[in-house]
Amino acid sequence: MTAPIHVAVTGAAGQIGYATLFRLASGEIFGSHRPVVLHLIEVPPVMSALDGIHMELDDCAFPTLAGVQKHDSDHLEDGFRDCNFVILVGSIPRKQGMERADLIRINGPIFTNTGKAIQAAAAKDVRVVVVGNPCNTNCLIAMSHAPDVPRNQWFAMTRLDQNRAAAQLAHKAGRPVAAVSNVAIWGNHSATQFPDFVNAKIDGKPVPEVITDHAWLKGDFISTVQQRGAAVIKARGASSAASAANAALDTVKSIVTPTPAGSCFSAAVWSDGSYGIEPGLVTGLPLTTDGHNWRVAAGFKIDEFSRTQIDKTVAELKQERDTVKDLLP
Ligand code: NAX
Repeated sequence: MTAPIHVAVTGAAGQIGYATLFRLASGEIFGSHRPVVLHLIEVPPVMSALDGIHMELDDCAFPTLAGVQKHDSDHLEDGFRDCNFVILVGSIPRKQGMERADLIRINGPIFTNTGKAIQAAAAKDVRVVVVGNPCNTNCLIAMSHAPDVPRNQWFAMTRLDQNRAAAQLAHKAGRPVAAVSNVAIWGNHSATQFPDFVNAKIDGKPVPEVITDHAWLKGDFISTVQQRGAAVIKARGASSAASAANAALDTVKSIVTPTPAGSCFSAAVWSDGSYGIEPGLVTGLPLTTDGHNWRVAAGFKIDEFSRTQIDKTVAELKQERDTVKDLLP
């Protein structure tokens, strides 16, 4: 019998957390032969909602669901005990009219204790995916408080941006989204991010050869992806939820699955100086993996336009790091 994989989700009763749980339990993410134990974590006033979610998980009768634990955020070490994956969603979402930067001071402090508890209790091989915004900087805070957990085990989510970019490119080219590959998101998960059309491919060809409307690529394409979160809030009256949950699960799948040849997946990770990005930030980069060890994808072309875009978003990350310097040890 394969040992179960333990997966913690903070903010498990929130709109994104709720939407991840059933797919994690179903066998879709780790395979139909890998039992999953879910650790649901919430703030104390919301614990009763977890009881209802637990009932629903039972009522799905997933053969792969080997257990459900419920923990409150005052006892984070119990929540993260022996976890192999931790998905950090729990935080306050951006409301209409609120800039992502406003969230830094509200959500940042949550991630200091989170980092400490992960270091104290999670499995040695734990992989952490930070979704709660500002996710790059929250990831930086958490990992800084868990110095014994190797840096290459920490990720912040830029996958929703990757998926949004792929969908826009497919739509413009009149091709199915499956024809789009190698989409990198550079920098911050924010309105300064750079969705890289230069290295992206459609049917294996460089996007600028397939989409000849370069003014669109440099203009509306980038701004649509950058502003997509705000557009969803405006239309739906609530922030992206199902698509965000889907992107979190895509991130987990991409971390444990070999990357197809000639492609990459996007996540924000500790920068090591690759592509001239200052070391010590958590920045969106193109990654590849053999399913165990990831690396920064090599050979991405950085032209003058891309350089300017990347520098701008990295400058914002540096500013965010300054804003939370009192939360960094
Ligand atoms: P919800 O308000 O629906 O859910 C958040 C949940 O977190 C709530 O149930 C709340 O009780 C819980 N929570 C708050 N503080 C907690 C703590 N200290 N420990 C454990 N749980 C805690 O928000 P939702 O729409 O699910 O969004 C969650 C986060 O995802 C927000 O920060 C949001 O900004 C972020 N997003 C990140 C995205 C990304 O691409 N990285 C995209 C979507 C989303 O905006």
